[in-house]
Amino acid sequence: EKAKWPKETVQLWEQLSKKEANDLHTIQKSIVHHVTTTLARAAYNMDNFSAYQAVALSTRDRLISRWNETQGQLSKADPKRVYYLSLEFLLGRSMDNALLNMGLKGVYSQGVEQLGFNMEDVIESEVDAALGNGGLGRLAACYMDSLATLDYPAWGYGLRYNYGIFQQRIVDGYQTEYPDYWLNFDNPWELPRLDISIPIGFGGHVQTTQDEYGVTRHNWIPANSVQAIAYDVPIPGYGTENCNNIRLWRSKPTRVFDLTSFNEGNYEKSVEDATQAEKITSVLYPNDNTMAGKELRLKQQYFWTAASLYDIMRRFKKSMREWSDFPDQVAIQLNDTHPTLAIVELQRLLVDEEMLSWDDAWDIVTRTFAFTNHTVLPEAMEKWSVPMFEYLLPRHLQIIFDINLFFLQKVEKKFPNDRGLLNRMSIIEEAQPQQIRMAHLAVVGSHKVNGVAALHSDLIKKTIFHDFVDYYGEEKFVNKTNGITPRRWLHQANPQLSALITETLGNDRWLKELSQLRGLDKKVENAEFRKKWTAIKRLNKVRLAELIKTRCDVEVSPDALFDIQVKRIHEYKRQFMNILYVIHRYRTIKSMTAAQKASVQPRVVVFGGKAAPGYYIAKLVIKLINSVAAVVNQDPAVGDLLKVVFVPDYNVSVAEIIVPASDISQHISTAGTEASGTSNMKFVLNGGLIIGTMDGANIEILEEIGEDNIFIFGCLADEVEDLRHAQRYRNVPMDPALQGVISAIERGTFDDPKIYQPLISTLTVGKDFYLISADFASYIAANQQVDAAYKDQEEWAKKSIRCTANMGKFSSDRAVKEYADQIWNIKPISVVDEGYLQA
Ligand code: OX2
Repeated sequence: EKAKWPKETVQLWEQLSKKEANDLHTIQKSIVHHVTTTLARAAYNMDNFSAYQAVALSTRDRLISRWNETQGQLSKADPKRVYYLSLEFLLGRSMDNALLNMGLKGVYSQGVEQLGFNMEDVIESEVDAALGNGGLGRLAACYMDSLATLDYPAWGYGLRYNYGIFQQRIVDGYQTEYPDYWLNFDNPWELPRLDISIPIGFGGHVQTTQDEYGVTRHNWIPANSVQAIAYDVPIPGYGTENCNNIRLWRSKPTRVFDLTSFNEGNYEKSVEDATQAEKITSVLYPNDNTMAGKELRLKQQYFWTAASLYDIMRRFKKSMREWSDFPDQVAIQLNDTHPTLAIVELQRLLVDEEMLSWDDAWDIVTRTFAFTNHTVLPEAMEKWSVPMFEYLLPRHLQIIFDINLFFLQKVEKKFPNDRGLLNRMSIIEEAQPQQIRMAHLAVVGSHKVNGVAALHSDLIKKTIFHDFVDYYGEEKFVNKTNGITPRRWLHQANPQLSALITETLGNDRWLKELSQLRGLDKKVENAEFRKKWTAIKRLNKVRLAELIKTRCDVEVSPDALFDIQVKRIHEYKRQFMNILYVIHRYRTIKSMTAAQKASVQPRVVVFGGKAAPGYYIAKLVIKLINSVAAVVNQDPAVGDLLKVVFVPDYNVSVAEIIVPASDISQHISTAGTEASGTSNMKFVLNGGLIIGTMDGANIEILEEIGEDNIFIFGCLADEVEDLRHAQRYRNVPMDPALQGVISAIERGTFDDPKIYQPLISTLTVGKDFYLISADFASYIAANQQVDAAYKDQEEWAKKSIRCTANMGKFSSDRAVKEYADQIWNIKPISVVDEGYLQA
């Protein structure tokens, strides 16, 4: 169209669409402009929230310019892109992060303060985008930050849930759930693309015909359809003009009214159908590491993968390339098995609609996809019942059976006469009813499979994917140790420490090259530096103490040792073991003389995290923590020596306050159960020490920071099976200290003991699956080492500095670069302001 315009028109457009300047005056004007026009408010009726809205809108204008520039330039260059398919993006707040990444925080803060508002209050008015459960969703958010920062052409695809992860309140010690209606006041961080609307079918039947060459053709005729509407979330990189995109889909009815029902006077029914369509993206399933198995969840998965693939293919088709070039233009990363249906959908589209042969299509599919596994827990393995699946996706079921048939034929050829092997490897589990094993489908349809930490990647090769390693060979199975973005988790969450680091290293290059932190090692022996370091930690503890006062109404001393465990509540993460130890500690203090008490290290034990609403045992753990807190915090015999708090509604923005304030944090899963863990990285990066088991990424953190700077205890992954066996068949008695703790609970020290019976029975000899008793003695010992080490504050400060200095490996920049080089085969392209490209 532009070509048809006269020169003057083109020039006028170019002149008028020049980016706005970023000087103080222009920025203040844009804020006030949004106050008076977009918000239709006046200065005298402004509060912090409306100030936030105006600043957000002004920030968004700048984000959108970058987004436009990036997407426009990338469309022209048309490089190979990676698409990161994740059902969860746990972004948290956006404003502070966007301003920091675009380098505008300083000028905005100044502008806002001059306009009579406190920047921190304004920032805190933003609600979290909580479209995720925990580590898996937050990992996706960190990876999006790194992809943009490193100028990789990447898009995320996910769902725009109306309700994110529920809000948690504690009532009478119990978790209660409230809906997280986060869109109540509009979301300035998304761009609705109401013009991008894609029909997604469900149900119906498959028509089989012969074409003119006698080839059988399959045509899926869905019974009903819904529309997928695109919402784009700009993701600015740090220190670059590049701004990537996360496209989130929202479901809408295809037609607002079903005309037949409407004309028959059945108004309610027609509206009912519309509601059904909207329900698909209504709510995030609140399960972490467990499979819910609900039909609506399967609908979500298909709706999202079909819309995303349609979009990806449409973009590819614009380039007029051959289908065989598809894997050279497109890499798709499957974040866990949730998007595995994309494999089937691409095969269907290529075969049924684009008329490729099965083999040509399958070759394209397997060169396109790669799969990240995040867990070995059996309860988290996704399986879908064949009858339910057939009802919703009849053609996809046929394709899965065909994929399985051809796959098993090849296995049979390589390893003849092994029925057991075929049964184990089959995508279909022969149960009543049959089940589709999504992890097997994901492995078969991908060219690379990765775990998320060295131990975990090793474990999956030995356990769930053992047979597949024998069949495909080792090269298909790789490790990509997780990482976190230092922009949010240090620079944003701990601004004072960030400033000290920059001052000390002489520049801020460490923010893009985290291994530069090594330079801090030289400062360990400098007492003056240690003083500054410790002072910042203390300020962060004061900030957390204030949060604890407001949220829990408990006063804690920032001079005590802050001991923190925040993460989803799960048996394998063993918050239960932590609170049992707290009881042990409480009992020990109670039995002491005044003189003995004088040498006890005061501790504040902080818990936080949500339990899946249907996870009974996990919810009892929360109740026990709160009951223990109620008793301990009131006990004058204990005073400040021990405080226990459960911070309600733990989320990303709360984590940003908690993480910088920890002295020690707990990463104490039974060895072999936590695939990686990523909060361990956040704490250590902020100079917090950790107490942990030889599990997940703890092992690699130990390797980087050295054994003197971490408190390791408990059994090893390869001892777990023997320990369980011994417990079950050789009646190993319960640990005596643990026995004492349980007796105290059973005597009613912490509320009615009947409440805790189901919890305590998980510790019955022979049934203690997570090996709390086996690890208890070494856990107590490790805690004693922590106390002893903390006594020497100078030595502790040295450890703390060494921790931060040696965390370079755990930047998500490193992780993303490994994926790009070894799995996706994509290259960075940096967008330049003037509108040309630099490779
Ligand atoms: C989590 C894992 O439990 C955690 O160990 C890991 O750090 C994180 O994913 C990111 O890789 N759901 N959440 C996870 O796995 C599943 C399944």
